[in-house]
Amino acid sequence: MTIGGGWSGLSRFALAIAVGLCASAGCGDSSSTGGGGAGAASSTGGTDATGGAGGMASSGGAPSTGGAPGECPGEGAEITTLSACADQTASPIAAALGCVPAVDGTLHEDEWSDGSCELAGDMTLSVKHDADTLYIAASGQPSCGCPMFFYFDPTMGTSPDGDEFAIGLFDDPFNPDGDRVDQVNSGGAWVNGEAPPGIVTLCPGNQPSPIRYEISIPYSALGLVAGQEGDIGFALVHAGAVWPGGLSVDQGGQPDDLSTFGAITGSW
Ligand SMILES: [Ca+2]
Ligand SMILES: [Ca+2]
Repeated sequence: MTIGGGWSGLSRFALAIAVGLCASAGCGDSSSTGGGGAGAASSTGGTDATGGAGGMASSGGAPSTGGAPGECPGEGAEITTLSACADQTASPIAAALGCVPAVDGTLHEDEWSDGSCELAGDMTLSVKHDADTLYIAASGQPSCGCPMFFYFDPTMGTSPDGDEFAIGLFDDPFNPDGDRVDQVNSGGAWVNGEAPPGIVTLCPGNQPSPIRYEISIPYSALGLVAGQEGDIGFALVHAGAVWPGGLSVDQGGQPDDLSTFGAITGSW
């Protein structure tokens, strides 16, 4: 519990204040986008294939390029956990080209069964992409009342060059956006800051168990260009469990060596 201890009630309260200030100051459009999506999800039960008002699918996410899959059917029963993966704990994750999910916080089997399944630490992931967006679904057990941090290093350097960012999502969130807190790497230290715009994170809210998320990240936030080669540095930390297995973390549980990040690859 050395990691979880760092996210005590006081820390969480401080985080909530920081996030609240950020939202009220309008320092990022992700929270407002997430709110719109959450409203749509709660009013429609999450089965709206159009993605609702805040959904990525209705805002240009549907690929128009030849041969690319369209929107996922979004039919069938809701699932609360992703299907179990085979043992794939090693880097890289090869993101599959898949149908466009409605990123509304509600998982459906037919939205995520075509993603690349990865057991990352104590969280199961499904990772895929369309013509302009990377999609990640995550499910697991709430275990610490702390955030799980998704770390990204678009340029995959061995030392920080200013483009690294992290998305922190609590495993017992009150809000549909996961009580999200963003961090950036500043000279090797992870500090609260703004992730690139356009990232949406949604869960059912009200401390769902199992905890599960749908996340969309536009290529622009990751330095990706459709049709061009490019790997993304990636790491995940939750309650002391890390991905990839060799990720180096400091005493606070945060990555301290970018060269130990894993990677997400894809035919963007
Ligand atoms: Ca969904
Ligand atoms: Ca970098």
